[in-house]
Amino acid sequence: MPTLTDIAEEIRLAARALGEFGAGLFNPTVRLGVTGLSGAGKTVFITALVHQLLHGGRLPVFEAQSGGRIARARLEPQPDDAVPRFDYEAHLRALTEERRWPESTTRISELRLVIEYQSARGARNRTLTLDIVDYPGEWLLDLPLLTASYAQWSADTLKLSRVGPRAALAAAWHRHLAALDPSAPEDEQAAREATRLFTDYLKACRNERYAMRLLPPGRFLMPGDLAGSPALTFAPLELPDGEAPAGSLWAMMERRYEAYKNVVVRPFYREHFARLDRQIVLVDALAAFNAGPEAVRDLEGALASILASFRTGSASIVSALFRPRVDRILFAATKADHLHHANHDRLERFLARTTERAIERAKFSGAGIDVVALAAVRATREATVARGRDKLPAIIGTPLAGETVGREGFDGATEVASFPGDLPDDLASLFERDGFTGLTAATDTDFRFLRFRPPLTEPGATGAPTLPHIRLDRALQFLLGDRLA
Ligand SMILES: Nc1nc2c(ncn2[C@@H]2O[C@H](COP(=O)(O)OP(=O)(O)OP(=O)(O)O)[C@@H](O)[C@H]2O)c(=O)[nH]1
Ligand SMILES: [Mg+2]
Repeated sequence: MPTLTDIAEEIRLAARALGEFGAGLFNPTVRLGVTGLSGAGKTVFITALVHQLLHGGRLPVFEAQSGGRIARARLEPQPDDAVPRFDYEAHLRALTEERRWPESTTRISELRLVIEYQSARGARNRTLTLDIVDYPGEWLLDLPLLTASYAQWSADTLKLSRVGPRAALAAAWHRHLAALDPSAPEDEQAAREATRLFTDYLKACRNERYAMRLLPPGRFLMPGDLAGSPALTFAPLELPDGEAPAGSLWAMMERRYEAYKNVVVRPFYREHFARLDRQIVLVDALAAFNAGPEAVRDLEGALASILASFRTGSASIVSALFRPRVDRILFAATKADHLHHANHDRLERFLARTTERAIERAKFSGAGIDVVALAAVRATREATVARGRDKLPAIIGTPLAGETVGREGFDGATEVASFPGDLPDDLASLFERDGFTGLTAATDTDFRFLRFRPPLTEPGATGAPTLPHIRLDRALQFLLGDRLA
């Protein structure tokens, strides 16, 4: 039964949708969502994209720019008063002046860019307003909760925690769980302890060793202002069939789970997600490879779950009015500059395959989907280095200060040639338990885990620093090409 508040909220959202539609007629706007799990490369991607558009960077595949049809791009104040502005200037300064990667960001942020261009046919001058929204991918994994009851979510989460390497990570939490009686009277301390152990388990899954990412509730890992509130103090329970007895621990957890959906998930969905037109999902596939097949399969699960939230046909998630209107989704494997270019196509094929499997799993249809392997900021160059009689393909970059290989430590100022090794030809082996144990190393002293500093930049035609990239132009062409035709 919708309450009066629900109805008022529906009217507000309908009015907003209508207003945005009207404004869009005179002033075409694209809202581009940029997401990806923590560390996937969102901040670097947005900074590089904006910089390339503002300063006419070299983007051969992006037709509007390479064809000289973009007259000018400029930043404007962004329209959502309650959303922090994406701090483009600070991130760019970090990258180009200090040659360090920007700080990790844990909140949503937004930036508006206005592009003046000429249409591909006539000489008519037009403008396209591009609103870029950066939000944590962890939050997106929460959307499936909207259609799951507490009992369902409990059962699914417990089931997942009992298989593979997750089982060991969940041991302490499982022990606590075994001692809990869901039908016992509600108990704040028991709820807090269960939440603490459950959150520890989620964090352990996320750590680099497993790099596992299929982990709702997202705010347990990125709580923001809500840390410690009841809406974030619940955990799955081992439940019998039937209803929660009044006043029980079970009822308490169920109530809080529903509160989480109401105060966290739904507002995000309505205020941000449902208003997006285009979406790029950044994926750190290399981190998953390094962690092994469990992580690779987890990645596939995460992509399926993300796709499910974009399923346009599903009226079950929210009422039709708030269906996402996203019509193009790009999955991008980031940091491709860690691999020699001979491997970029393989990386792309891997992502295409994972995405296909995810599409099947999520029974997805609706939006156009593409994949790309890219580096928003290319930190390495390529070279061929002689090793004895062999000539090996190498990448050259400046490792971050403190990075080490064996006993050798780096000072953050010295360039090295490294031999990143190859992705396997047989992509299926990446998913199999014993099929894949890391990139096939080219030498014993392979430096494939090194992280590099951003590149040394030179001023371009406008005097602004030029940022090298890999296939950023392909991403832009897919995301914006038709809107600038
Ligand atoms: N070599 C290389 N490294 C990159 C690139 N993009 C991102 N990285 C690395 O990945 C790290 C994370 O990138 P961010 O852009 O901060 O990732 P994010 O998704 O915004 O992460 P959070 O803000 O923590 O959610 C950076 O600190 C870099 O070390 C790239 O194009 N090339
Ligand atoms: Mg960020």
